[in-house]
Amino acid sequence: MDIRLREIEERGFTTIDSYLDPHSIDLLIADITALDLTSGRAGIRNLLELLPSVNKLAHSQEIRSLVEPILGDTTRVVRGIFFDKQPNANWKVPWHQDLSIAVKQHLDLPDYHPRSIKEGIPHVQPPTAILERMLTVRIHLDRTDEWNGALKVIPGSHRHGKLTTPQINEWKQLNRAISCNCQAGGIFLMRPLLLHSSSIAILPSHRRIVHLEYADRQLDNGLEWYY
Ligand SMILES: O=C(O)CCC(=O)C(=O)O
Repeated sequence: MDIRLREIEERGFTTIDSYLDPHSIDLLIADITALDLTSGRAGIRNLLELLPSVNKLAHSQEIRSLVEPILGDTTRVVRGIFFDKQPNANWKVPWHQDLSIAVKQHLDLPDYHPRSIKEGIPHVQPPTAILERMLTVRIHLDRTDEWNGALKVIPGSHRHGKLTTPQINEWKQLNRAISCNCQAGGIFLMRPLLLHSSSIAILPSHRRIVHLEYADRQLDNGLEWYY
């Protein structure tokens, strides 16, 4: 089995250094900066709609060639978020799994629960089987490490479905977290069920990430992905 596939299966993540060249990174940064939405904000949720350049990249063969070996060629991008950790938005997130997906509309389906609205976009928690077949592609526009609040993950935690709070606490106590240090232009692939967190930056500067989520299937009973 390909080493990348094995890492995703066993550890829940893999890192690919230097994937995007400096020119492509500069163009993405210029586009995102031109939106002028991020000052003081942790990020932007509907990135695929707001930015044609990110939309194009998300659909590109360059990115699909990373996702298709894992999810198959029916895979499609279903959400794009931009995260920035910066001096005036130096945030942290506790240990969690990504359990919510963005959908076009809320439907009263017992398997897609609870429901919420994030920045005006309907979200639901789908069944575990959907989350297990998703993949997140995190494109680093800046170098990330412990100093600027890189993502931390607990390897293997994605293999146990949705975890309860006591289970998350046990994973934290019994396992070593890894800091996902990455070069600018590097890509981090992760399963959404992988336990992750991030601390505030010790030396805050920009820590910009384009976060793209891919899924390999339709939702049930007429429920539709937001994007
Ligand atoms: O980028 C980060 O540091 C955290 C992102 C996060 O919490 C998430 O993707 O759910």
